[in-house]
Amino acid sequence: MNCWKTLFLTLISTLAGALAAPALTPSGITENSRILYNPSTDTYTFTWDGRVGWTYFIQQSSDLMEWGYVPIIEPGQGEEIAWGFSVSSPEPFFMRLMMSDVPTADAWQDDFDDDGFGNQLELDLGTDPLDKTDSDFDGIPDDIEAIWDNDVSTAWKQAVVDDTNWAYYDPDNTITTEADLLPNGDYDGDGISNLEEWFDETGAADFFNGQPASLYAHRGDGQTGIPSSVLSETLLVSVRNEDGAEIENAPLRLVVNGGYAGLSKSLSDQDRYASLTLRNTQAGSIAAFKTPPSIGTTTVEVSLPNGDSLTFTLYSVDAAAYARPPVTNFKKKSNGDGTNTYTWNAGAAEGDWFQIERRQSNGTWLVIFSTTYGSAELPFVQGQDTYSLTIPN
Ligand SMILES: [Ca+2]
Ligand SMILES: [Ca+2]
Ligand SMILES: [Ca+2]
Ligand SMILES: [Ca+2]
Repeated sequence: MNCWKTLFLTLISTLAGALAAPALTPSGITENSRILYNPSTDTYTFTWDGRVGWTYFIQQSSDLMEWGYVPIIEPGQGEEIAWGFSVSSPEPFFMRLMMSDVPTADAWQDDFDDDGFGNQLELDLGTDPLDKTDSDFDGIPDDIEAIWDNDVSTAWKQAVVDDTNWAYYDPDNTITTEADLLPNGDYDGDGISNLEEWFDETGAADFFNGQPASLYAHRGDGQTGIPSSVLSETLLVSVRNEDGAEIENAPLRLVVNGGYAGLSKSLSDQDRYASLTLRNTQAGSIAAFKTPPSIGTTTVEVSLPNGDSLTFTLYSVDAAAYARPPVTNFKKKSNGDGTNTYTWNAGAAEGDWFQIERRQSNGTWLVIFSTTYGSAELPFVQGQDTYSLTIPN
């Protein structure tokens, strides 16, 4: 254990600001720092003049050679700052201030040396929050690298490399050896670095860090289409915590079971995948689905690395069975305000859908609108056989 830990395990109180001194003008680089001894209580006070806008750290040494940080960060307020403490061993000790003029709203969470590790975390790790010297220019500061190499066990790193959920976190399989795993990397994408996850024991291969999470399907289940067609609704899912709040950026995996069908990342994406790894956004995660070229039922399994899953069931049916009563009297009227009103006659059941397509000059058909009968744009009306839809040009 470092000497400063011995010293400060017996810290008796924080007296910051308690002396209510008038505004001070610090003199010199030491901010009038001094240690006062109170023989009647056998305690010490380390005190200095804190200037507004500066942030102070304390270092302690027993030999003036090796210095270590005390787990204290103090913003200057234009007043005297004082820390009281007692000493448990008779060894000599020395203290000094380290300071920063980096503007800050939260000195504990900020990262003054801009090395990717916050000030408080660096004090916890025992690294220097004001020094990011990187002697080998590999992007990892020396002090962080020393902990990663010397303190973090090979077994711990290997367990992350061997993670059985790698398909969610590392779909391209780029982390294959210990050397691929970096302290400032974030294997599971939860926003916490691998090194911090080691220190906090939150699980570097667990996006949810032990918290429950569940999948929900918003839309897209039970759709029907003719063979080799892109279904009109994307498969939309969201991930929620146990309070029902949406969790963003959670890793999801979609796998097609059976059938020569394909997933893609949007309705217009031409690439097809038998499986897809996505991160969900606040609106949920979407994937488009193209039916197989033959008639049948296909399922798409959506899962989280914690084991929760749900299934979309999608149908490919022959064109004749799929055909609905013919649409007649289809008309388009321009309203002159940037919208068109389409009208037509047909006999439709609730849940059927209409799709308006425009023939392009090259002869192909472009889908310009698609909606379900019973949706907000086209509310279901019992017995109706005329329809009207106004949409932007
Ligand atoms: Ca830092
Ligand atoms: Ca380095
Ligand atoms: Ca992480
Ligand atoms: Ca984690």
